[in-house]
Amino acid sequence: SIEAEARSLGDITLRHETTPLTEAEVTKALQSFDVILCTLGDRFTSSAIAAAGPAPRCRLIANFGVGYNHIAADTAKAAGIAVTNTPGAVTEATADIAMTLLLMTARRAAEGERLARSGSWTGWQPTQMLGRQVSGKTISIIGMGRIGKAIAKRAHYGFGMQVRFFNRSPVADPGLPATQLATLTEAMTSDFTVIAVPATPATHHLIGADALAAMPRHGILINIARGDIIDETALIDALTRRTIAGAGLDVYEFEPQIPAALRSLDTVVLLPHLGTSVLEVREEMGRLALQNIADFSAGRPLSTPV
Ligand code: 8YV
Repeated sequence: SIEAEARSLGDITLRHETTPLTEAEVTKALQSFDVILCTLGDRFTSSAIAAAGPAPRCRLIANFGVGYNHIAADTAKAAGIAVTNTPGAVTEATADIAMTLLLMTARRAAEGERLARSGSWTGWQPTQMLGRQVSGKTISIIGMGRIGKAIAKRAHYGFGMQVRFFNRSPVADPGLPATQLATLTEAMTSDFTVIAVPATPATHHLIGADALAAMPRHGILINIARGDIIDETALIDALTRRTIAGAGLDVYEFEPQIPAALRSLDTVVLLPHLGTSVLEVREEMGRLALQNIADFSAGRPLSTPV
């Protein structure tokens, strides 16, 4: 276990919290512990860090996960606290969940599963539950980082899809045939669009009414990144008015709350943030987080600082 591994680092006082910390608890923890290993539920806001004083005891926040939008990293660094994450460990599993959502949404797999399970299926019919072809279609990846590239690989090599992508900086070698598009609006015109950018102030509501309006009526939107990159109200509106065909979501704007309007739509596939929910992946994430803690306690450069 992570606890046993952590104890092997030396004579340490270890406290294990099983529920997300409140703002006051975050401040207290920053004042009381040299190192904090956290998950996305623990919100290290600027105000929680500032409340810990100019030189809090904490020197390292080791995040268990690649996305660290719940940590005000700049404020932490200014207070002398390093922040690390777990890139690499999450890449393949998160790309897999993107393809799972893409296939489930296009092929109406969740809807079909509900019908099969209901006991009211009346038998095969030539026009029953027609979905959309995936093979050979266009896919846009918004954010061609590690996870974006892993999704592109699956789409291109596995499904013969034409890969297009939007990235804020030029990507010299996407690793496969893929076209970088100059604008987000152009990127929204593919058959499938997958969000794979990190959540930052610049990507908050990146996908709003305007971007959604650029999608074709048969377009399907997938989000495996962070919920607030999409304006959820605008998405519900587009889905309800059927200006887009569907959405596959692993993350939500106000997680774990999922609006009833989304839950009631059959054109939507909803997963409860399963991107990295694989035993081997969670073990590797833990190993990497502990590696950074070991680096810190040995005074070595940190393995994966943000
Ligand atoms: C993690 C994730 O499990 O790595 C990420 O960014 O979103 C996850 O799937 C989560 O961050 C736990 O902290």
